[in-house]
Amino acid sequence: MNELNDIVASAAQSFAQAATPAELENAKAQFLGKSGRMTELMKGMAALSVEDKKTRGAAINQAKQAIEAALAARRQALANAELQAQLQAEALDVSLPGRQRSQGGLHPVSLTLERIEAIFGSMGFEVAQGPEIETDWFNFTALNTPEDHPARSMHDTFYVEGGSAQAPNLLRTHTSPMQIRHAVQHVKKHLAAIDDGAGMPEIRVIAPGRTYRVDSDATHSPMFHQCEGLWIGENVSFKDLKVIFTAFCRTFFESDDLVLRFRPSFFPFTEPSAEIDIQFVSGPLAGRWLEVAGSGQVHPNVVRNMGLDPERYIGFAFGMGPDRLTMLRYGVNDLRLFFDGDIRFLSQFQ
Ligand code: 2U9
Repeated sequence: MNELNDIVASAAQSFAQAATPAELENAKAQFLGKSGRMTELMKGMAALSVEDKKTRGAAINQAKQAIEAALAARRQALANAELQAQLQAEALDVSLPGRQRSQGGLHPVSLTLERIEAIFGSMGFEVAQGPEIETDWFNFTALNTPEDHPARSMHDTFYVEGGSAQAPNLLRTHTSPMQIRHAVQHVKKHLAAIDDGAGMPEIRVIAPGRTYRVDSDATHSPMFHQCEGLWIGENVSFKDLKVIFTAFCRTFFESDDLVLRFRPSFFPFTEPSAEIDIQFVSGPLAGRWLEVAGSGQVHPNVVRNMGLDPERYIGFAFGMGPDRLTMLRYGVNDLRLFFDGDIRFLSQFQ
């Protein structure tokens, strides 16, 4: 009997030492397999008497049952351990924060455009928007640009398909064509009042947007932004331009003591014309004259192309580069940074 107890204890120990199901099956074979220890004991019973067979058989059966119970318990334990390991390996930590979508923001030039629109909006200017592909008429001819003007050359202007040799299509080189379009619509709308002498409400409009020129270096991009303004009425003078533009610059740069200088210049669409320079009295840019815009009294030919009598209607126009205004406002020294799309640069303006 001691022998059977030893075998049961030895089986239990072997099973306990088996670390994997495969090792456990090997250990099982040593005790319950074809030439396992229990099977050998059964074979040895053949020589016993009937009486001994009974008692020995019962004892061997009991031992076998004990081994099978130990085996089943160990199988279950290993299966549980395997399940635990698998659960742990595949665990989903629901407490981890999800992948967040970072919040976008406006491009610095868009911030400037919004700012310009808000300031001129507060002074009664509408905002006009229109096509970036323009006709030669609206981009050049209506703006009093001579047929042989260098700006019309293929070196300066992107011509696009469509149109004809006499009336080619192009990417607008400034936003002035939009103002002509706006003015023509305005005149049509108020034609009856203009014709019967009552007169039309003033045209007061800005045209911000993308413009294109064949130009590319540290201070020029083939695509750049412009914002031009136009004020036409029966009694609008250069004095009004000075007042409006001074108020704009002081508000835009948040500097009440900023001063302006109007320097004589030439543009085909204005006469007389002036470059507008500004000077800060304090801050990092103080003391230097900085060119920020072009301007002038709208040329009589351009007023005529709006459908108005230049003897009666008069006004001023100005044009500025929002890209350059953004550089001045934020102290950026390379225009290309605005158009490279580098999020490390762009996110600084949020
Ligand atoms: C109409 C008539 C006249 C708009 C004007 C300028 C002067 C000018 C430049 C400034 C910086 C272009 O982007 S820039 O290089 N613009 O100097 N623009 S007067 O004149 C107009 C506009 C519309 C109907």
